[in-house]
Amino acid sequence: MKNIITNKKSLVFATHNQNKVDEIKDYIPKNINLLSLNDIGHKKEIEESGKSFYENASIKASYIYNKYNVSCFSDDSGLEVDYLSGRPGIYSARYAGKPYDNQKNIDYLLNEMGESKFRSANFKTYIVLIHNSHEEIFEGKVNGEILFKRKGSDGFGYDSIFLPVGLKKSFAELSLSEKNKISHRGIATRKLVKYLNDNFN
Ligand code: ITT
Repeated sequence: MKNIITNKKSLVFATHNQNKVDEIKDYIPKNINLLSLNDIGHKKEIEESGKSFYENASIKASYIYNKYNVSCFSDDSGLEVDYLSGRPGIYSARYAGKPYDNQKNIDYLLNEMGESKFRSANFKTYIVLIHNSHEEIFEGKVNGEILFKRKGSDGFGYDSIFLPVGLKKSFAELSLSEKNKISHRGIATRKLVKYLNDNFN
């Protein structure tokens, strides 16, 4: 692990997805030095061999905790579409195959949906934190529906085709803070932050 000099306690977010880091970094308590995998010099992808969001998040967090002996959390998240029996689910990042190609994933999913009017879906996040050999789990979920075509240009992943319940804007038409107020990751992150404020000192 790269030597990062600071008086603050370090906490690693075990992800290579910079969008995820950007979404939550402003919410992490200021007494914590939040580091990404890039910051600690860990380049290798951690294989997500679990059968659920929880298992994958736990695999990623445990791997980094054991390798670097540092407090750490990881997020596994994805989109579950009812018409597709919950797919892409844990395969959201590689739905149209590897390497990860966001636009191909969206095209693949829209093609599978066709003209179906049954378009309900949800995003889920599981965050697993490992701290002092102890595992904590934080969940978040947001319901919505899959649009017939892309709308908006912000965000990442499937944001441009996801219309959250109660709003007329897709996730890709919301600012980061608007998305965080209602999103799966925002909900899970607020639970994580509360835990860190109470226990991480
Ligand atoms: P790490 O495993 O390194 O954290 P990843 O991008 O591979 O990064 P996941 O395995 O959790 O992350 O896959 C989640 C995929 O689900 C992600 O690549 C997006 O395609 C999609 N996704 C998750 N959260 C999303 C969000 O808030 N908006 C849009 N798409 C999202």
